[in-house]
Amino acid sequence: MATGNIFSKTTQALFYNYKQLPIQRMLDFDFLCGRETPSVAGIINPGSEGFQKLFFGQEEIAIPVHPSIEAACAAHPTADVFINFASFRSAAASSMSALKQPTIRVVAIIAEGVPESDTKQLIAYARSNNKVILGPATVGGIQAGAFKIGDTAGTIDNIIACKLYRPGSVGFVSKSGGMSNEMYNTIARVTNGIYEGIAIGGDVFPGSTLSDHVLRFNNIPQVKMMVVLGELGGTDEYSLVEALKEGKVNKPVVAWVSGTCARLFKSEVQFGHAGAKSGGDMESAQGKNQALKEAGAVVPDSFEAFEAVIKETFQKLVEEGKIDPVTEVTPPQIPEDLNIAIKSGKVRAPTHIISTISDDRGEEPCYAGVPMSTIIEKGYGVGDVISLLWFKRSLPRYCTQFIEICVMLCADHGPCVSGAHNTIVTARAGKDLVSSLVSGLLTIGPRFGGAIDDAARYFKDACDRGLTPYEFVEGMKKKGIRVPGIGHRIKSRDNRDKRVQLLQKYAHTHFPSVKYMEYAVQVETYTLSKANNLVLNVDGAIGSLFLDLLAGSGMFTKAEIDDIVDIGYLNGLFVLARSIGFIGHTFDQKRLKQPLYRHPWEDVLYAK
Ligand code: Q5B
Repeated sequence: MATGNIFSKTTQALFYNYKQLPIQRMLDFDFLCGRETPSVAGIINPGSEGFQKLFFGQEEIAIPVHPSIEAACAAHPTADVFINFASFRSAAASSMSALKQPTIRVVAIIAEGVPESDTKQLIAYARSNNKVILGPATVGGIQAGAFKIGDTAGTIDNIIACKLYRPGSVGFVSKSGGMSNEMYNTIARVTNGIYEGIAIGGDVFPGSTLSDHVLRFNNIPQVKMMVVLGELGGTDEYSLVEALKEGKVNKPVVAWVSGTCARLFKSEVQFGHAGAKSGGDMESAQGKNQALKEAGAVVPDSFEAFEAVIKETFQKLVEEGKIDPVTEVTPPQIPEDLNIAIKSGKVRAPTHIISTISDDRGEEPCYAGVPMSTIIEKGYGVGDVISLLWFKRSLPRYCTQFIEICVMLCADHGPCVSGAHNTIVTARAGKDLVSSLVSGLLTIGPRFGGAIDDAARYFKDACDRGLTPYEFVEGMKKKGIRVPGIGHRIKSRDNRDKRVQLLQKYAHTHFPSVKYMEYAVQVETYTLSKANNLVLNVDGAIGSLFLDLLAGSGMFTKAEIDDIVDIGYLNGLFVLARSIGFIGHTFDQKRLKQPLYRHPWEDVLYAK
């Protein structure tokens, strides 16, 4: 066990298990104390490597992340404190690995519930190798103005209120971490503050004891008096009693053992800590307080009187001229985290994204305000979900069924169409699903599948303006534009596209009006007089029928319909539907273990 200071203003630690908040609190404390180097040199996150961004004052710094304790120790040979935030299941093994590193001097074990047999082994190893263990079940410790472990002393506001950013003259040691925060306040009120504070942890077998730290404090010149807060259960306080009796401590010790209320209970009581249970008289708070008093410690009659005796003891030292005046400093302001400041209403920040279709923040995700459970319980289909997410409203069932029919009919059109061909070639080149899928999707455009929006735009414009099919088609020809939605590579007057017929049949049965579709059919009649393959194709059928759906459902204003057509929602139906087919083609090629595709020379005209 060390005999003097275990921390200084240049101490650096390795932090085991990435925990953003306690690390940030350490760095904020560093900044408050005016440290030049961050107290966390590296983070050990088993299995991962890289950097974690954290704040050091106003600036962001990148702290290296190491996959193992060995790697971290090798990379940071001067970091000699190991702060172990592992769970109780793995804390013992990782602590032992850390203790075995020659560069590690102090190990703080935060976890509660570490098996006692494991702790005993850690203690034995640490003692025989002159290393210090704080914990298990500890919040850690602090050297005021120099170094702080994890969450010790709580929030920055508390640290500032207790003036822990600069050293005082009191060495403090307690079992409880929670109570140590309380005591930092008490001590700050009635003395010139803490020099060092340690929580040894509430387990039955602490890695280092109250007396270990009192004896250490006794050797530190800046510490002029010690405050000790024990608790009922165990016999740890008796090693301090012995040290006092043997005259090993020559500075005043003010002590209190909490848990005097245990006597009020008829049976044995287990308090918060594993070690805090009322046992026989010797382990009682009363027994220990009595023994400490008899050994020479200043022990009050109650916890309420603790503050007064600390004050008295400190005042006596002042009167005896034993307390050096503390130079007061004004700590720098720690910039507040944006999220905290927003939460407290101190600042406002503009958002970067606006979204109106879905929300995942509540108990369950909502699509356009409709909760997921309603979607499932009411038996909504894919068409209803599309209606919510694309059109932001619940369309009548005949409309959402039409959407589903479009998706089903356009899901695939065989392996020879442009998009499927690309997907197949990509899959056969060994690419993954997403690459194969997007290679097919990128083929969708004005000639292949992506003519629905243009078909809707041109048919709507021509129909609304009352153009005859002749005026419309010839007008397009003059502009050199092919009529979108008309023409097909293999479909013709005598080989009609079944999909178009099915869509038309559905609309005739369910739609209140099919004005635009009828106009498209008149256009088809005219184009078929020019060439046999200039049929109304699937894009044209969907484009014109969707105009009828929008107008006939009574759920869209004229301006909304214009917006939908302008923005171009409708190619989305083909993109969505054909993704199903492209994914199928990818799986098919992979399943068939097809080799790399190479187009045959014979199929290429090599022209000059
Ligand atoms: N001509 C689709 O053309 C195709 C004309 C036209 C006036 C027209 C062509 C076209 C508009 C875009 C469109 C969607 C490129 C099609 C789809 C999904 C699919 C696909 C699949 C699936 C076919 C011969 C003569 C020329 C042209 C004239 C042709 N189209 N005139 N308006 N629309 N349509 N696309 O057969 O005087 O000889 O110079 O661009 O709606 O993609 O199954 O494969 O589910 O996957 O290559 O169904 O119609 O005809 O280019 O040799 O032209 O007809 O001006 O006249 P073709 P071309 P001229 S559905």
